[in-house]
Amino acid sequence: MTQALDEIKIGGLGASRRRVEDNRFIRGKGNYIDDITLPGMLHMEILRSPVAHARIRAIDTSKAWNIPGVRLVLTGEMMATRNLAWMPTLSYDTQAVLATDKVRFQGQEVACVVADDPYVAKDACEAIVVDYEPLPVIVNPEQAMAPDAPLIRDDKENQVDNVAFHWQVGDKASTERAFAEADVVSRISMHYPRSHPSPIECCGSIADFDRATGKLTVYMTSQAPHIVRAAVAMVAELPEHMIRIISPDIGGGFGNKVPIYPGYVMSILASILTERPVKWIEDKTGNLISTGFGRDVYLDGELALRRDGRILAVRMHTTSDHGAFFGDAQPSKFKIGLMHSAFACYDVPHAHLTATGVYTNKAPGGVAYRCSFRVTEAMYFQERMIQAAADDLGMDQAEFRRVNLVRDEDFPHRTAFGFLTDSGQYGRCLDVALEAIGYADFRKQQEEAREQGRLLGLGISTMTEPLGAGNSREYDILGIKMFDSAELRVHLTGRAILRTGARTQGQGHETTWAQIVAHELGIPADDVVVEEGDTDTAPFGMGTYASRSTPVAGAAVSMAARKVRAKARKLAAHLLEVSEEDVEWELGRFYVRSAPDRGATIQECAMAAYANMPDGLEPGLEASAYYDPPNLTWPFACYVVTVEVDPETGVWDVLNVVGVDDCGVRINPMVVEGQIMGGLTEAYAMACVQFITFDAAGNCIGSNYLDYLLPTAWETPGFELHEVVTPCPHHPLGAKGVGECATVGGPAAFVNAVMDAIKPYGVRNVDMPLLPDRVYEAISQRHDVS
Ligand code: MCN
Ligand code: CUM
Repeated sequence: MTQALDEIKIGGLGASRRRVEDNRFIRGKGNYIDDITLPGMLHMEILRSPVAHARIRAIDTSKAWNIPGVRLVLTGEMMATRNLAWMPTLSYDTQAVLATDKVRFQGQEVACVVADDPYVAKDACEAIVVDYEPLPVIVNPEQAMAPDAPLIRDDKENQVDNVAFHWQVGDKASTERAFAEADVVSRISMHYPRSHPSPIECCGSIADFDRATGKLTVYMTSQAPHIVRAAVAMVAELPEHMIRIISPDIGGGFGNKVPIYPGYVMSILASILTERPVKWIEDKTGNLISTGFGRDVYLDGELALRRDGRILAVRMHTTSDHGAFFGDAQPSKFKIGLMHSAFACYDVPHAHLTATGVYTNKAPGGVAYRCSFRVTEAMYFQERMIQAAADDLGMDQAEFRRVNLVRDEDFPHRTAFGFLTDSGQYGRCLDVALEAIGYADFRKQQEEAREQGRLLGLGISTMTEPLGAGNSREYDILGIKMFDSAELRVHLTGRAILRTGARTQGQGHETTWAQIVAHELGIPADDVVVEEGDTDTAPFGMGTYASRSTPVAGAAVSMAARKVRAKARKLAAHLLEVSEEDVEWELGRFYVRSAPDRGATIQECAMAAYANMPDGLEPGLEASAYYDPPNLTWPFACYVVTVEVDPETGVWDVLNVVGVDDCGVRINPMVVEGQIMGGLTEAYAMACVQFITFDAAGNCIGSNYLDYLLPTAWETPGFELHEVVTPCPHHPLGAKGVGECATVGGPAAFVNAVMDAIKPYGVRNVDMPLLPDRVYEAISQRHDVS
């Protein structure tokens, strides 16, 4: 008999293979934008507005032009003559590339200088004199919607107020009826504060326009190079084959590198004008004050409840602060992203969501920072509402969830907002988590501690989230449908190169995609090199965000490998001199059904594809696949946190954190655990310190790492992780996305734990981050703190 390959040994599905990319990263051998130097390259620096709202009376660039080494100074006026002063955003709004009429947020791009070296360019920026006429500043939705508010977007025809959109989803009438019949209505209002993804590497680009060939090559920090190419093709009216976007190694994205930033556009124009490569590298402050941020959403939430604990209906109204331009990178149809995925894991019959988006004098963005298109806010709101509702009913937190969670036998399940969830073992995940944290024991300890004046708390967060847009019927960006792609080329020695339309920024695709090929073909993962991010070589895809890579591009990898296998079968039949029907497959090898010892390995088939193909069979062994998923994938997670709050200071310490994730079949369990630990760290960061605020004049407080706080390894607690596996019914490998789950579901667990600890004080809500002074104020004054 034959000896089947050991899939784990070849680094296939389920192997905790070490990340191959780390080989170069930990040696400092990554190739990031700033590592790239092109012959004759110039350097660009951006002059940003120091004020949040002002009319530009005049810009004097004469001194800057006179500094030796300066090659070009660009202002909005000069961009306007080329029709490039404004660009479209991914949410069908417009955004200034360089300000012409007004500046609308602190840090907005006002001018740029291109010079022989970056220091000269920086000095020259400082020599530019801008005459600003200050205007009243708006820093929150309340001010934005006040009747006498100054109009921020006076550049837009027909814009009479500061509202960017109104949107709604769900069934208003049936929801109202359910509320009328409720025994109890639970209400809570809160704010999910603005935060910043703060990747280690800031944004940057090198544009290289070659006048001789007419080809534009742009190296840039992009999570979605093909979308950028499409946008550049539309704006610059260049055909795609004359545009090459290369996204080299990315030092963390977290959604920060999805939007198209003015800096990219200016470097392109500067290269066209100077006929030299032009590099722009954003500095930390530039990144912190101007780049795509996350969140900044207010909620008024209501749950209609029956006395026995059943949820009858949910009503949500969100008000989101989008800054000066509505630049959310999200599917076109959904104005407030997938906020309506809230309550998808609960069996809620009726739901209605209304959303208002406003303009303020703050940087644009909204869907950065591991958010799955605002699912982060949706799940935070959901789990805070669930905790408040259980308290209002006097019910145990775990029991209230158990009563309302969708049961295993109810799948497929249509949510009240219209999504179709298809699989999961929600109750089981909850059980595993409660067991791991020692739920019953902790509740006893909590009681005893309270009697001694100590405040212990336990917070639960249970959630399913929609990951993996498309399908193409419902999801598009700028009209381009959301599917993804893979192309696999097996060389004659049996080694292979795989390319996809996704773009890893730290998630480990180079490691995990090779494992999918190993699983499908039995080619050892070490023999498969993975390449992403170059639009001239990669097949067209929509990039990496919203944890869509495994659900969509990963599925395409499977499908491409299966096509290769189908062709290899023909080659095997030829080599074994039998008909194709008589050939069987086992990992890495075809064999003759009636004589299993007679076989041909995948490597032998590969050689035959180039050296010994049968008559009439096309040479070569490669395939590509475009994958349009039938549904989103719906991973589930249960996070449980215990804390102790010091009533004298408001300081809280984390005692334990348990995470149970069900992301279906895990391609690489170690990579998955890494994603979850990173996500829980970010959740902890959001809950305890991380937020961006603005003063009344619109100054960004948080423009450096002394003011914008991130927990280090020292402050971050340990995490105990468990898994449940419910395969995705429609993904070729049964995998679901996971990249954002813990960032999405984690914050509510931390906040619920602190709120549970201080429940005896009658406080209903403290907004994140739960800084000690906020917690202290809440317990000493016995009121909510926002
Ligand atoms: N994986 C797996 N088995 C599964 C699911 C995923 O082995 N069942 C692996 C995948 O093969 C991949 C990783 O886990 O290597 C994440 O996969 P997936 O859930 O498909 O998410 P994406 O690859 O699409 O990553 C995007 C997601 C997003 S949107 C943000 S934001 C984020 C995140 O990933 N940014 C990150 N994680 C990050 N991690 C790092 N280090 N850096 C970032 O910028
Ligand atoms: Cu919304 S951050 Mo990720 O989806 O790139």
